[in-house]
Amino acid sequence: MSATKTQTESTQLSVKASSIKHALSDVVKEDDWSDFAFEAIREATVSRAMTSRYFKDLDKFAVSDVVIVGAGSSGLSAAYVIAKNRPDLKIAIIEANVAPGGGSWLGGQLFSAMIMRKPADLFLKELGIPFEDEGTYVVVKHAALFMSTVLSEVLKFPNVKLFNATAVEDLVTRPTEDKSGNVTAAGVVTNWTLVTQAHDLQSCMDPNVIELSGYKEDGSRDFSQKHGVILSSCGHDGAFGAFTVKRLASIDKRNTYGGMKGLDMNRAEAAVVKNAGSYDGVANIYFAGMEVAELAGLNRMGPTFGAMAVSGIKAAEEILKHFAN
Ligand code: AHZ
Repeated sequence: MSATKTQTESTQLSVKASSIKHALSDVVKEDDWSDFAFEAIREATVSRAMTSRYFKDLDKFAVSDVVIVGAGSSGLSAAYVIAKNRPDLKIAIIEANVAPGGGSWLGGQLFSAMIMRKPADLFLKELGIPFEDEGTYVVVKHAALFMSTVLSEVLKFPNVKLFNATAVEDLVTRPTEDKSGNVTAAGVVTNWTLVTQAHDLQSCMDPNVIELSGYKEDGSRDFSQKHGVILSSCGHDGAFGAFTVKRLASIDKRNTYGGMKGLDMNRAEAAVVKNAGSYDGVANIYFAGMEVAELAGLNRMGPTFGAMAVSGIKAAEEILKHFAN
């Protein structure tokens, strides 16, 4: 070996080509790819394999126990806790973007690392996500590692269905039993996101709905069942953000839309967690993540993510209590 070779080069050279192993090692004999072929398939088979499953899911989740609006860090953290504890509940996650994950693919601006203040590290430990311990806070090398891990764990649960590229553009509501003039949330109104964004051009294209569980075939309340719930985790105001909070402005007579305040990490994170969970004004709606700051008029915390995971966990705990016997 030349004296000028670097450490990396010498390590590279020490790996023998014959020892290369990969998933197809046993299929591609002696590294000869010249006859490589895939199993034959009809184009129509591919279409049917996708569409039949999607329509089966639309049918299955047309009535859902839990509808999570927004697949960011708070919504997915909640989904993980609910799905893990209650494999019998049908959990539909509606995400307006094609790519789920919201604002958690970067730690802040264009920086990869994600900061979480303790004790949020306990959630990372549960998910098996490695981090550097800096004493009072921990650092995940890539925010994308956090997001992709939570996402993949959630999507593995058989009782979870993610409907992405789908926006919640309204709520299904029904008058409350007490004749007070208040309403209760009974479902979500959905549309393909591109249609929701282009209603000025496509105003005649009607939406679809997902109804919450707890009703009979004639639409009356079935008191033998728990009422389904919506967890709104739409993030702070933006193209789609804070959807449910904005809707409450017209359906909750108390109109408690506080509006997010300036950045204050120390105040914001604990306050978001404390205010996450059920909402007094309209039954069956829960909140997590930055939408809580919009609802309750709290500070934003910026690039520290503990409150996103923990507010999701807290909201999930309340939802699980609601469904407990
Ligand atoms: O696309 C949105 C995002 O993925 C989705 N969403 C919003 N409105 C929706 C609607 N229908 C369906 N009407 C909708 N989906 O909700 C997701 C929200 O993710 P997020 O990461 O923005 O919210 P989060 O509260 O989970 O995490 C926020 C993280 C923070 S903190 C912060 C600050 O303090 O400045 N900024 C961010 C991004």
